[in-house]
Amino acid sequence: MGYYDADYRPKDTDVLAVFRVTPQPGVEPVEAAAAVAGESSTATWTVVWTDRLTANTHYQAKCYRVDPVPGRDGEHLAYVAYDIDLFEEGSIANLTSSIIGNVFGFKPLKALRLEDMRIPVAYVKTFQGPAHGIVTEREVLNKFGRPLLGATIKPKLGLSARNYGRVVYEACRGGLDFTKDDENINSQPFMRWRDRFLYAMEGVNRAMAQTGEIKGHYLNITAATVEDMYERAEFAKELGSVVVMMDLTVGYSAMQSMAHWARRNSVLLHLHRAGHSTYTRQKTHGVSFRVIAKWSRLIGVDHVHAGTIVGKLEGDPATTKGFYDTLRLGHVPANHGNGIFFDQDWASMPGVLPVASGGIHAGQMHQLVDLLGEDVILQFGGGTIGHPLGVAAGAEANRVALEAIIKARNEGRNLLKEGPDILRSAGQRNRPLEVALATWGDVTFD
Ligand code: CAP
Ligand code: MG
Repeated sequence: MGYYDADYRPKDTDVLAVFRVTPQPGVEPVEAAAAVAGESSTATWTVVWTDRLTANTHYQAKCYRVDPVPGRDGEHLAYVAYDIDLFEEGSIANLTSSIIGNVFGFKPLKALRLEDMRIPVAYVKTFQGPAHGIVTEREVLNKFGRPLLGATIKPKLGLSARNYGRVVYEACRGGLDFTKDDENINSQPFMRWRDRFLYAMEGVNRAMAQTGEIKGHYLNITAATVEDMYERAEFAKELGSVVVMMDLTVGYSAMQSMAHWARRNSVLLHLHRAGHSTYTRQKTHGVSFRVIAKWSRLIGVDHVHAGTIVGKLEGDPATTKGFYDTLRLGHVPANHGNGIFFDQDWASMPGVLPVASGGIHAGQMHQLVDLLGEDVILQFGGGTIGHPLGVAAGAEANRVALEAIIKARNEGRNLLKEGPDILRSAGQRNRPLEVALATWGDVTFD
């Protein structure tokens, strides 16, 4: 069969994909895997005479390896190679229409999951990549050697613009680097986008004047049309915002357009992965977030939510480490323990800052720094705005906890073991941190 070739040796320029294939009962794994290669490249349901008018074997994807998954009855890993000629240069929309276009609804398959991809350097080079990247972002913000701190303004919906701006101001003056709109804050009747932008930037500017530090608020430019997104982004720039944000729900072409805008206009670009769990969470069907992370880096965002290892949302440490490596490293070696199937060479494409959020608080600072490193944004929404002494105190607690943990790390201390003591003793010298630890110290969501 043309779409299965165990002797095929992938070329350096091939796009590679590995799928977790669960065939329907009675369907041979190799047959199912070949069908995946066929449907995600040239095939339709029957042989068509026009195939002979093309260099058909060149355009056929080739499944070159099928392995049963140990201990997982009925599941197989199918490796598929695609010639680079199958894809439009620099287009995630085209890449996804091919690789995840029809194939997930295929009848011979009970379930299908895209686990990982290898993007060849020749194809990487056709994408812009992060509008700025980690190194440039640190230079713009003048902040080095520690994670950046942020908070999502809460409640998610309902605040008026002026009250919203107050929270921005309090959180930024209290010690955070950023505040952020929530994924579902766009331009609702209770707060239209221009009002939000004006009051949020007033808060940012006051906090910058007061602290002497550069601050930002991720102004969410997500809107019904790309024209509206451009209008909102332009207004954010006019107001002097260093950063804007968008949601994954806007779609790949809109995201790439905004990444190009962000590069042209020197504004950092944050991506919230709203909606991803609908297809990333199931272990046998959908698309792994590590693939979305790869696409995000190609698209060209500067930040993306990449999960955490503590908090209210699902995430195991090894897999999360795989996501972080994918976003940050220049060369990512295959590492099956972390879910990385292929070596990925990013060919000097800058890294994306991963964002950890979802029910995290100051009492976990030692675990967050130990496991996620310093090139990360730690975002405490409830864990800032829910502080009993107020928003600025919540921000201060997070900043003091972070500074104490970074100092300990720089002294070579064992953060996982000594972290709770380090935080407690910092709390003895700082009332907001003491109260944060007393309030949330025991919250683990386990
Ligand atoms: C966090 C958050 C974020 C999620 C996103 C929320 O709020 O604002 O959207 O964390 O998840 O709405 O839940 P808290 P992820 O900080 O108050 O928990 O980072 O996994 O994409
Ligand atoms: Mg949110």
